[in-house]
Amino acid sequence: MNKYGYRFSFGPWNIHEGADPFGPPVRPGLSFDKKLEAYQRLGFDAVQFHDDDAVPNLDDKTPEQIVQAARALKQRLDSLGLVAEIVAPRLWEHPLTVDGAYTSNDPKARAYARERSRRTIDIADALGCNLIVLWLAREGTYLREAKDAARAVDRLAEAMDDMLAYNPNIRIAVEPKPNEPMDIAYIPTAGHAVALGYKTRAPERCGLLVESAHAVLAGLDPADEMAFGLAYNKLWSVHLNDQNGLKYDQDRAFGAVNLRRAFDQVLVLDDHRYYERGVVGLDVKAMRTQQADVAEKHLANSLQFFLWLVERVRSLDRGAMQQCIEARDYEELDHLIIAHLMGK
Ligand code: 3MF
Ligand code: MG
Repeated sequence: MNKYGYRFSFGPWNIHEGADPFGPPVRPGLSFDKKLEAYQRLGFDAVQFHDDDAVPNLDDKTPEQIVQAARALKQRLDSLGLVAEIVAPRLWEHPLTVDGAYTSNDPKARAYARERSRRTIDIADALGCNLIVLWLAREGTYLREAKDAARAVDRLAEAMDDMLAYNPNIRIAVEPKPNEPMDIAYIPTAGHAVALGYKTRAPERCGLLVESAHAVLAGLDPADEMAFGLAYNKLWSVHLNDQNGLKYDQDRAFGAVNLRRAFDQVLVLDDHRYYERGVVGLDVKAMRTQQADVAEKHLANSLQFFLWLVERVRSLDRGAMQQCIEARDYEELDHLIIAHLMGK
């Protein structure tokens, strides 16, 4: 925790080799142990996990072996002063889930996804974490006629019901994304994610994770997506990053592309005391051009940009802002915000 009251997290995948769909890795891989060392050094408090980040090769292990491995990891986290913020089932890499997991047309794939999700919950439990994140990577279609989209929503709710019943302590935060890897994803926005929770047996245990880049890819403003979640008391995590327009998912450092848009996210989070509700997760990647020995700067920079923006938010002249709003002089408000961001 820093002086502004925020806690920060990132996932091991945020220190990566720089491969893209058109080229091989450009940096050597780092072991999970090496990555864990980076958390404290960079000023982070918590780790975001995929289930198999926590317990590698879990499909080859028994449920007991999985829990044992997760318990051992918990001890290492404790000794480093770290906690697990979230655990997410990685349901997009197995040969069975080529055409979806919970919404696959193949009952074997759906059964695998549900079983794997139970193992994810066991891991979270052993790590002392009750927040499960669902990034619904392949729950959608390449071809609209390939699946029944209404049935797919039922199947997602049924899968969540299964998880909620399996462990009465867990909460589920859905991380919406409109496309990539699928052409059309079923739960593309915060509104869809929140609504999905109300279709389950325990809506009070279903919430939302908003990622800045995913909102931009949906043509929406990340601050407003976060605000929607806050209004429903459903914003349980965020993945801050940045994104240059409607392209592939870039995961640029937070605030590096559009500073005003980043400021607006910090404004809504800080004004609604998000620091009392959740951890500030980053989901950022180093540029492919970055050399291995300086490939953590995207994390350090994002954290620093966030805290700089918290300072800008808290030092904003709210009285002057209110006068502009009351006078409906939004040109003046525009000037006030830009001047403040520029330190004028
Ligand atoms: C993809 C993502 C994912 C999720 C992660 C945890 C690889 O666009 O954002 O990161 O955040 O799977 O849910
Ligand atoms: Mg994310």
